[in-house]
Amino acid sequence: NDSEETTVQQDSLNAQEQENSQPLVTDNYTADPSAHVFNGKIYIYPSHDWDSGIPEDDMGSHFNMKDYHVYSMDSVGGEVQDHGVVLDVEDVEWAKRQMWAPDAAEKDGTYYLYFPAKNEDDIFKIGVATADNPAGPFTPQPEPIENSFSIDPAVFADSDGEYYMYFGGIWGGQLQRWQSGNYVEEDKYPADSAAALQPKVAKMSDDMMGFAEAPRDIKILDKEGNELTTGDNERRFFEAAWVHKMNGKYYFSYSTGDTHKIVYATGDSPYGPFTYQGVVLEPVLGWTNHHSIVEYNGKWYLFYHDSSLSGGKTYLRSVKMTELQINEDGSIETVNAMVE
Ligand code: FUB
Repeated sequence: NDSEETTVQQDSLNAQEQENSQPLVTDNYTADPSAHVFNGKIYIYPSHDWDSGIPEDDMGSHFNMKDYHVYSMDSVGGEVQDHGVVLDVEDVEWAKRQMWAPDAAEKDGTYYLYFPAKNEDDIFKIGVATADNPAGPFTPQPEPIENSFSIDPAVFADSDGEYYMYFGGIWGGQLQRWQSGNYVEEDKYPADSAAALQPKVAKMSDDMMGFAEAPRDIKILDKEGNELTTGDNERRFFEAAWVHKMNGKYYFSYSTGDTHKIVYATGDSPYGPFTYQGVVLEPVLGWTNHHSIVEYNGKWYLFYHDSSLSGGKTYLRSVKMTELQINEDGSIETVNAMVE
């Protein structure tokens, strides 16, 4: 009968929700999960949080990460394997501190790890390291990618064989310091009514070690075709860019930072413009929100983090995953993953 069916459905939903709220890794703090399917397995490239004792500030100095681990899973719900430290800041000639959100890509059997870090002048740049398998270890290049700046690289492999890097983040991510094209150590933003600072995109060179072009601005528009403004904190770009393609459409998703949401916008080209559509993930426990969206065996998954494992410490986060519901019209059903 109907009520029994509803109870059974409700039970399985609760079980699913409970599973979703479990950290994938419990013996390390992990954040900013960039997930990819390589050779039929799910690989996760997260930041590796730890307590370095640096006090919290608006520039994110307390996110003082110094290495990366890679994790993999044979199936959704399967055991999560830790492949150990795959890159250490000590081994990167140009990088001094704060190894923030990384991403990875594969081309012709080589795996590329892209990562932001501050150089000796405390300026964020983006580096690249290579490996012959997705679990590393990765060998870094001695210099950061030419013309790279700011944080949160996300490399998208398009279906035509081209690769694009999306990047940028305001506040601690320093995007606001590059408005003139050169680095200026001043944190000024456009007026609230002016167009918000734009994330960047650049096509990757054939060897994946650099940009094939100067980084371009990405326009994010409202449904009337107007650019989102600086004062539109509920929707404007802050950090954590990610791109996936679904049914021929490009989905550009990102964090709104000080309003703590993951939102998305869609477009017809990897360069945008992208039109704002809605919220993917409501705020989670902890200040930051950062995600990736990946298709695995015909289903779409959201990888994200929160601070539940550390009892709410913003700089000690844990990676989680949940299935995404995609509606008939291609819109994404909003996820609420807040745990008390
Ligand atoms: O993990 C350090 C920084 O916090 C990331 O680069 C941002 O996206 C935010 O999650």
